[in-house]
Amino acid sequence: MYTNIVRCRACGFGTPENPGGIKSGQPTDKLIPVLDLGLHPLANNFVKEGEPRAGFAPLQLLFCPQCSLAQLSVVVDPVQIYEKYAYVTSPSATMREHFGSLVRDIKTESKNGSVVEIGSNDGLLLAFLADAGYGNVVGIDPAKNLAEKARKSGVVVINDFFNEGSARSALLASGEVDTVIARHVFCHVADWRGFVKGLEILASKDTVVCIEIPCVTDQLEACSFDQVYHEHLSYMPIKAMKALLNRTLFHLHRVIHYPVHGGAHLVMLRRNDCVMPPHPSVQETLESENVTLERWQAFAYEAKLRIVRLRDRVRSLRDMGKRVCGYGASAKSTVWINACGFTKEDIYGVYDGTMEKQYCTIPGTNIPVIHEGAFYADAADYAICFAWNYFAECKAKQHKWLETGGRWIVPVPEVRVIGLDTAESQA
Ligand code: DWN
Repeated sequence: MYTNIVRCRACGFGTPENPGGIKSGQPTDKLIPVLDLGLHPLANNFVKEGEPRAGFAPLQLLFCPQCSLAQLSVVVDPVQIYEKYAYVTSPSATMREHFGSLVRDIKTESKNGSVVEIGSNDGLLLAFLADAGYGNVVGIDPAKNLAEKARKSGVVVINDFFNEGSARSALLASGEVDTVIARHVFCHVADWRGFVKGLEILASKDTVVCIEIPCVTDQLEACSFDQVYHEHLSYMPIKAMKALLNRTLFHLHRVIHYPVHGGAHLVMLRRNDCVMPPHPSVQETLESENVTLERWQAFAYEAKLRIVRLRDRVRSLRDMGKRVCGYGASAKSTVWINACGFTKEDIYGVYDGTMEKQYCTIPGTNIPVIHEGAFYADAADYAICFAWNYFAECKAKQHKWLETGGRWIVPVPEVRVIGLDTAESQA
């Protein structure tokens, strides 16, 4: 199901060819363990009763003292995770707003030519790009169910992982590529060299490659340990991206920060033979980034405290006879629920609007995913917002419930309780 990792996938630290301990003067030549959450199920392995489950794998993070990349200690077989994928790019207002800003910013760097999107999910961004006037729009995605869904909306999708073969097919389908976009997919990939080779096939001298990755300093700041799961193989500072690009045809061109998903960076790359000078944001980001071993160790310590805090809070509510549910069956909900050891006795269900997740159970548990439409009528006393990155939107949507005395528990960036009649209180 998984393979173990011993070397840094960005700079090569830890390999016999690059024994960083000797070359960099670090006191170790091994990646350093910083967080261990034990065995966890695959975060999006939503299945119905009686269907086979994927099993469990370790969730441990290793830190590279040479380039500051943190990565999981294992790589789970990607076919097992992505062939059928339950996460559908949210059609939420927050996401639409983000896509609007993203397309506006990308347009400042590109012509309205062909676009290839790597990891095109259900095709929502492709549709945005087509509306924004881009020529040929082509998606690449390994999930059969999502590629089919996207094709129904009229866009071209190559149903495959991104590799040299699918890059060639995308080039054939799109003609010369003006823009490549890869949203929240790069840090999901184990073989970065292979990924970059695919980019080399797609990109010409003037192509802009736009890679959206989680902002690791925001993750450290908020202690969003629930974003550590088997899909997220890497936690990447821009410094590590620079180290990776050192031996390639590409360099960092521009970095833009967005609040989406708790904080993200859009990293724009250009080929080394492109005449445009890099944007000052590259140097500014490199200089302001503060990703250290000590920060990761503090993150791990705080994560354990938060798990205990939420578990105690929910168990004491249960003992008082309160009905507690979850809201948003995000991948993050799987991490929280399994880390806390919750069962149906603690959280009677998790509400979600995604068809692919409804009537399944939260991976690793017997907790059902319930249709979001039933939330108000079911009248829980407390709802844990596991889609905390969309909290403002969830709160506005369920305002009536709040008015009848319902209370939110928001677990990130602090475990806090929010009701209409209460001042915000920390658990
Ligand atoms: O990288 C990844 C990120 C970007 O997206 C993935 N590997 C998987 C996914 O992570 P996630 O599942 O934590 O993403 P979300 O978008 O935070 O998930 C939110 C969940 O909440 C979705 O299942 C949709 C649901 N939701 C809902 O039911 N009603 C969300 C909103 C806003 C709502 O109103």
